[in-house]
Amino acid sequence: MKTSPLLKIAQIVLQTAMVGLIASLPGRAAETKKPLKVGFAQTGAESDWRTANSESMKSEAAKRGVDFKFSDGQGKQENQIRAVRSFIAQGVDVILLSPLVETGWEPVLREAKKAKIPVILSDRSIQTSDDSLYVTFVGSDFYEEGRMAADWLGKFTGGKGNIVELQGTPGSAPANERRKSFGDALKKYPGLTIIDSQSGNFEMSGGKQVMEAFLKKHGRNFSIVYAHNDSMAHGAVQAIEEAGLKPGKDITIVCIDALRPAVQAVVDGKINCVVECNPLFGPVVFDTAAKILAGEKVPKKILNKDELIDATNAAKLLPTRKY
Ligand code: GYE
Repeated sequence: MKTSPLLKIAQIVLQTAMVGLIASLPGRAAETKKPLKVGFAQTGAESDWRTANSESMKSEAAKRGVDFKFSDGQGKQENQIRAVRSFIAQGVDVILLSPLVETGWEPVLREAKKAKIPVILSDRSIQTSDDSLYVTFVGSDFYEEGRMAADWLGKFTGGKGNIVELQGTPGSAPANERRKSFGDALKKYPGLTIIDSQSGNFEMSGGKQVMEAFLKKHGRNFSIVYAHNDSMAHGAVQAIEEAGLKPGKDITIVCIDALRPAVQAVVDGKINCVVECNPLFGPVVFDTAAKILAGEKVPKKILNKDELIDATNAAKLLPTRKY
């Protein structure tokens, strides 16, 4: 018996609907879909901030069932480059890179581009004339953080005093930008002068060592410390106390990051001001990765909002502090 054309059409419509229904059944898609493969080339574990940031990325990846390849660069750019190359070889879907320094990334990023793997710069930016080498940057506005620190000092000190600066990792985006913006903003306060500036590599031990050297070299000829991160400020606090001085009183301390221990130090009066740099942006990074893979357009820069904490708001903020 011949099927009528109308019946045939009805059959096709029904079959298509059945296929659609089965594909949309809960669990079915998850069964057949491979987990997302993401590689993350982290700088290392130099500071409290870094530990909190790695934790945020790892826990978000686990929450989403991502096949997550985490590489600790141990503070060496060559390790990070090697990690990115291995992510390319493993055919990951997305590469997350937290570049230790700003330069020297073009060759390996060109390899990622050739392999059609999108790259998200997480936390630190790079200098390149070819913006197509990465899709977007997710992190904080380091330039703004340095400006906030300088303006706070301008007000707090009445625009007067000698400053020593503890710089972050040489050549890194946060060290470069926090130094530049702080210097730029200080032009408004001619009575505030940076008398010395050295790198403590964003590490607590580095901050302590440099501070000891500053105290030896300059004696009481300065009254302000500007540290590019919390960890170095904690090291400076130790050095100042060991020298028999009172951090936060004899010497004003301002730093950037604002993790719990630093906010606590503000409450205790040992650090005077911390500018926030939120490390917990794993959810934003993975949301962004998902959008990119879905073909959505994302902004070239996705910035976290950072605030300033000093004696006026530290105690109120501390109990709710997530990092
Ligand atoms: O401020 C510092 C860390 O890149 C924003 O790196 C980050 C910085 C952060 O080691 O503590």
